[in-house]
Order: sequence, then C-alpha cells, then structure tokens
Amino acid sequence: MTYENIRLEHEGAIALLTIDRPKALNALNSKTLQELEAAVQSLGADTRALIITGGGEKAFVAGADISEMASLPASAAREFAALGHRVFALLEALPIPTIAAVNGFALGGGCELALACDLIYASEKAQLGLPEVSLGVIPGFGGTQRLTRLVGRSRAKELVFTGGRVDAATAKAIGLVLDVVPAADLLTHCRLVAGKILKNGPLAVSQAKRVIEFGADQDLRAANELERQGFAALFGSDDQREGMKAFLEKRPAAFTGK
Ligand code: DAK
Repeated sequence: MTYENIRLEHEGAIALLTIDRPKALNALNSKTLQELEAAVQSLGADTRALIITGGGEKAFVAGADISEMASLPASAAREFAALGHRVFALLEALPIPTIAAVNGFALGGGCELALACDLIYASEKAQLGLPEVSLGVIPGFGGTQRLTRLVGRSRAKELVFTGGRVDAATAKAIGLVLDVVPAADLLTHCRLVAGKILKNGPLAVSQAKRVIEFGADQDLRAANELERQGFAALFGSDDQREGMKAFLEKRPAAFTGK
C-alpha cells in the first residue's frame, strides 16, 4: 500500500513508521491518522517491534493539524476525535512493543502519540508539551490521562495548565521520556532496544505488555490476578518449553512465537 503522509519500512522484524509531512511539522490531519491506522493494521505476525518517528529535521509531530481542526463542525470534530482515539488505542493493544523516537517537537497530539507508545526515547533536540489550553481546548487524544499515569498528577497538571514545553532533559527528569540521546543516534538507540526485546520470547513480551497495560488501571489484587493468568497462559507454549530448555542446555533460545 502506498501512503501520502507516512512511510512504513520493514527492517527484518522491526517496522519503522515515519510520520512524514515535514512542511506542517508532521501535524496529524485526518488523512495522516487514517494512514497511521491502516499502517498499524497492516502489520503482520513477522513484525515484532514498531518504532514511530517524525520525518524532517524539526519535529516528531507538532500536534493535531490546527488548520484542519479550526474549521471543523461539531459532527466532524467528533469523528476526528473518534479516529484519533481508535488509532491510539490500536497502538496500545498491539501485541508487540511500540517505541516512540521523539526527534523534535512532540506537542499536543504528537505528545499524545508518544504517550500511546510503550517506550519513549528522545533526541537532545526534542521538546514536548501539551499546549492545547493555549488554543482554548484540552488534549483530546488521551493526553490528560496517559500523561497523568506516567508522570503523576502534579506534573501533568503543571504541563497541561501552563501549556508549556519541556526540553528533553526535563522530560527525562520528570519521567516523560526514558532516555535522551544525540539526534544522530536516536534511531540506532531505538533499534538497539528493539533488538534486545527481539531476543526474548515473543509470546512472553506480548503477555507482559498486556498485563502491564491492563493491570495499571486496576487495584493491586486484580492486577496481580491478571499477571497470574498471563503467567499461567504461557506454560505449555513452545516458547516456554524452548526458553527453559535452552537455559538448562546453556545455549541461546530459538523462539518461534508459538
Ligand atoms: N497544525 C498545523 N500546522 C502546523 C502545526 C499544527 N499543529 N504546527 C506547525 N504547523 C505548520 C505551521 O503552520 C507552519 O506552516 P507554514 O506557515 O509554513 O505553512 C509550519 O508547520 C512550520 O511551523 P512554524 O513556522 O511555526 O515553525 P517554528 O519552528 O517557528 O515553530 C512550533 C515550531 C512547533 C513551536 C510551532 O509550529 C507551533 O507552535 N506549532 C503548533 C503547536 C501546537 O499548538 N500543537 C498542538 C496542536 S493542538 C481533540 C483531539 C485532539 C486535540 C485536541 C482536541 N478532540 C478530539 C477534542 C489535539 C490538539 C492539538 O494537538
């Protein structure tokens, strides 16, 4: 499939998805969100990690497309919101790890896109924020909720109320991004992390993502029950047998994802 506003490249088991509208700093209009949805849905079982980044030199994604949103009637705004939520939920539900490579501005919907990924790494040039209140709205793609869960209420309120941006070092200090690396090394770093994950049992990684993701919204007892079920579900899989056999035979495991 060919896309206009994104690029999807496959590097073995890693898919690299680039939001590629550099003239508009990769802002998310409806078409871009639709393409993002189609691209994520197109990923097959041979893809075991997804890296998302922004095209051009300046931005990861500078937000939802303000020029499109400005004139949206209420009914279209509802559709736009539904589309955004669908795409971001799709990313969270993907059975593979997703990594945001934040290479520049990640504002509004762009910050929310990063927040919907499992791991966020940033280049030294990155600036992150949720400036929606400066436009008279609030984050609409789950940003208020995902940011709060990640950095805590107080920092989330500070960022959302002020509409300010934080640089990469501050983003790391408040736990919004995991690590900051030089711009030229950002994708290499993300590929390296993906590579480490790929060495592990795919079913186990997928199950770990599921229980962390769903458990985070439950009380500890319910969340531990989720973990117990996820743990038990892996027993009897080829991957569990192979992983443990390989350890006992002192050799690397050859996982098949079955
Ligand atoms: N939308 C559309 N175009 C954008 C854009 C955006 N978010 N951000 C940048 N651009 C365009 C600029 O208009 C400019 O286009 P031309 O004038 O060249 O045609 C081009 O990208 C280059 O931008 P600048 O010339 O402004 O570049 P600078 O380096 O000077 O500044 C900047 C970079 C990132 C600081 C600045 O562009 C900026 O402040 N951009 C807007 C950032 C922003 O406010 N982002 C949040 C957008 S609001 C909801 C769902 C979702 C949302 C809300 C509600 N519901 C469902 C209810 C989400 C809202 C948002 O994301």
